[in-house]
Order: sequence, then structure tokens, then C-alpha cells
Amino acid sequence: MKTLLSDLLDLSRPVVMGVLNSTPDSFSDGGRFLNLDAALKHAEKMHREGAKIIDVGGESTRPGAEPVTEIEELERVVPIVEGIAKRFDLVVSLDSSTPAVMREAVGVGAKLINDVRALTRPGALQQAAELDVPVCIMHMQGKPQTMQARPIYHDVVNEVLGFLRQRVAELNAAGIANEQILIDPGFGFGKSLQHNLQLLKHLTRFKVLTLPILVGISRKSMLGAITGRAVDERLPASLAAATLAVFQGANIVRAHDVAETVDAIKIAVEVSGVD
Ligand code: 8Y4
Repeated sequence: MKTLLSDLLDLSRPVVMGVLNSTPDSFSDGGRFLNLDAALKHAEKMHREGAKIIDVGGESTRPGAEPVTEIEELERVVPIVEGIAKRFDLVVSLDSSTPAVMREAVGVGAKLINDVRALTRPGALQQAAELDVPVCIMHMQGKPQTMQARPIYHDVVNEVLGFLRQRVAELNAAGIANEQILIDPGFGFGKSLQHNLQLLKHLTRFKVLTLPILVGISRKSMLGAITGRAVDERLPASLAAATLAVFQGANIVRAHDVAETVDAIKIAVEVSGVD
């Protein structure tokens, strides 16, 4: 089952990870089929627009969202992962923290595990090591339900960096090599606006770990807090943030609006680097 990140993706240039909208399906088989069909159409659009990765998740980590059972998560995610992996030449990323979902999704074609809980759930680290697929570990303070209540840091950049450094060591100890690890500061996950801005402003500091950097800022509330825009009006702000992240060395941008983000990234790439 082993897949090397370097064989999966060319990260010599930044790439876009498209976010697959996963509306919870109804209980009927009809509803599930419609959901799969809509998901495949959305995946096809993002593929056409230049996404190299599609992130498929079955759990909402938005503050206040109700937790999903393992069965529900499996039922939502596995058919979609399988359908996309079969049809399109791209990397299917599994957005999950649940070992059984990791195992089943990788079994049907997921090539990357994107875990907002950084493999901290019981059995997740061992499962990911055994599957030997690349993993993205993200920083989060607290738990999704309550993380935005009162996020506190002495120095957010140093603390997030310290967490990721320690977690990388723990992954290494479990048998996951650096070559298989991506890092993510976790914008919006237990962070105030000022914390998120500090992280974006100082994103280059994360280069010290010499691992690929993934960022997810698209449409997030930090952009709403600055612009006063509703979630469906945050595309310009999302592109500005993606541009700033790539200019500072982000390797993967998780985004809802793939075509626009691909263009924005091209500008950042051309103005980045030494000469
Ligand atoms: C509008 C749209 C408002 C989306 C909020 C949101 C990240 C992630 C998420 C991230 C990685 C989200 C699964 C939250 N964010 N994975 N996942 N990094 N690696 N919220 O930043 O998109 S879900």
C-alpha cells in the first residue's frame, strides 16, 4: 500500500487542494446516490480547473457542528473517495481523524491522510504508519466544539511551530518518515483573528522544519472579520491570503475556488524566490 509523497505530487511548484463540498446525505439510498453524483461532478470541475488534490471529508469541524459517528463517516466518505480515485488522475486526500475511516478510504484509493487532529485519536498514529501513506498534521488548540471560545497563546507562532516539531518527532518514532509528512498551522482552529494574522504574517518561520507546508484559509472567518463579508463573498480575500501564503513558501493551498486560486498562485510564484 506504500505511497511516497514524492511519487504522488510534484511540490517544486505550489499546488491547489480542492475542497469537496460534502453535504450530509439523507438516509435514503436515493439521497446517497444523488450526493455521490453531485460530489463526482464537483470533483470533475475542480480537476478541470487544475486541482492536483481533492480533499474528501465526512465530518464538519466547524465550531458547534454535531459530532458524526464512525459509521456515518464511513458511509459518507468511502463511496466518494472510491468514485473520484477511479475516475480522475489526481490525489484523493482523506480528511479524517478516525482510524477505521483511514483504513477503508486508503483501501479504495485515498493516497493522503489530512488529519486536523494530527493523528492524536486512539490508534490513528499506528494506523497511518501501517498504511504508509503521506499525512498532513495540523495544529489545533482545543476541540472543534469549543476551540473558538477563548483561544490563548503567549506566542502563537512559537507555540504552533513547537507543537508541529514535537508531533513530527512522535510520527518519526511511530515509523513515519519525514518524507511522508506535511505540516499545517491550522488557520481558524482555536485561534483569534490576531493569532491567525500572526501565523500568516510569519509563515516563513515554518520553513525551518523543512517539510511541505499546507494552508487552509479559503473563505474562513478571519477573512470575514477583516472584510465584513459573508462566507459566499470571501473569494477576493481568499485569493489575497493564498497569494501571501504562497509568496512565503506555502506548498499546498486548500481552497474552495480552484480556478481562481490556481491563477493567484501563479502570480505569487513568479514574484517569489531569489534572483
Ligand atoms: C468557510 C469555509 C468557513 C470553510 C470555514 C471553513 C483545514 C482542513 C479544514 C485546514 C487542513 C474549513 C479539513 C474548516 N480546514 N485541513 N480542514 N487545513 N489541513 N472551514 O486549514 O474549511 S475544514
